[in-house]
Amino acid sequence: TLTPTREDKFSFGLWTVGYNGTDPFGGPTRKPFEIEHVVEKLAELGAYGLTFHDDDLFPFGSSDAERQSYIDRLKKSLDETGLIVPMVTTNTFSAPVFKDGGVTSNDRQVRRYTIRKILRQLELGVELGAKTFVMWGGREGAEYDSAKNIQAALARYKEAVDFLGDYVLSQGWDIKFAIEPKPNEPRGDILLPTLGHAIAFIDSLEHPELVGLNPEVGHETMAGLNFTSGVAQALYHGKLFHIDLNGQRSIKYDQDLAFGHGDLHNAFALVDLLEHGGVNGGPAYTGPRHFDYKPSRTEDENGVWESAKANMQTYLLLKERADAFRADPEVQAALEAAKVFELEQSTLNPGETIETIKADRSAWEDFDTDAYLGGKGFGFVRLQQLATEHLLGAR
Ligand code: 3MF
Ligand code: MG
Ligand code: MG
Ligand code: MG
Repeated sequence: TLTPTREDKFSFGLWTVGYNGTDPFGGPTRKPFEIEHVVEKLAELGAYGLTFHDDDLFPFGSSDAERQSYIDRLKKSLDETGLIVPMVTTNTFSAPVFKDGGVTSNDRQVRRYTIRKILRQLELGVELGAKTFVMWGGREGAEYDSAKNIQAALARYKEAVDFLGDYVLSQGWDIKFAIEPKPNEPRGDILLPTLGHAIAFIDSLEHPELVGLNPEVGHETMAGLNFTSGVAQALYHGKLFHIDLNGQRSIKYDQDLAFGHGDLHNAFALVDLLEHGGVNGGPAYTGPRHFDYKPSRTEDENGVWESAKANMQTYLLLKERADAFRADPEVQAALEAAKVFELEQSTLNPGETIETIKADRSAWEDFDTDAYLGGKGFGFVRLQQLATEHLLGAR
């Protein structure tokens, strides 16, 4: 069960295994791969999907004929291997034209061009059967407060997403949008920096049902937030449309380490959540397990495929560990003792009124708050140690 299969729904961005090692301080350390090679390798390793930005497949500025020849090559490889394209996304951040953003650039002409670029990739995604269209607005932001009217920028963001949503509805396409928050990098501050900001933004849209989230482990971690907790809230709102799995060690530059190579405890809790849903009955996640990582620039080609395997293997290991955790009677008893299940009971009685709660002496007059000094611990540390023992394979 530690060998990935298509049923595990593992997918990789073309830009992940295709990363050539370029960083702000140095050029490539690896030579580029042909698209056929990437598709073959991913299929061979047990992935089911490939995702891509337009510019990952055909270089920015390609003629229509060049673009089509790359698309034809991809389609042929997909046919030969059975790999699918569950998600596509647009690069609205690399080319100089996007230096102040795409859909929120101060330059209106850039904004109109960006919409055209997104439309081309949206149409291609639909043609390839993608069900999710990710929008990561990496350049939508600013370095200086006086340089960007944030409220106008959000209005332009909304204008673009509403326009795209109208198009999808008018065509009857089966594709949804997933916004990917990130707090900073490459911009000093990026719009929609966290899951919470994005959820509030989605509420302001014309077609909120068409738009959800693509949370990334590293991005929430860069904001100092608990990724698993954010994903749980996304699930709670019915907005976990897609996910970017990777590893990040604390608040620093975007590391894009392999999944689990950051906060392993949080990764364990994440897999437990995705696979089992809320502890007792919350929804689980059924979409692609998508890896958005970068094989470190220290690696050669063999290291690239080893790192691709590492992502999937770690996910499957954590799934096995999380299953064992849930099945352990001691864990169940500890959850019970910690009153984890009691949180699922509504606080108010059926038909409760202000009068009935005021009349309930056990809620105030007879309630022994003193008993909480010294007594009535929850045993959360014991529970976490049980999780740790399962994580380490000691149980
Ligand atoms: C950057 C990212 C992006 C997005 C991608 C949308 C280049 O930190 O995470 O990867 O994931 O643009 O899928
Ligand atoms: Mg990222
Ligand atoms: Mg990242
Ligand atoms: Mg990402």
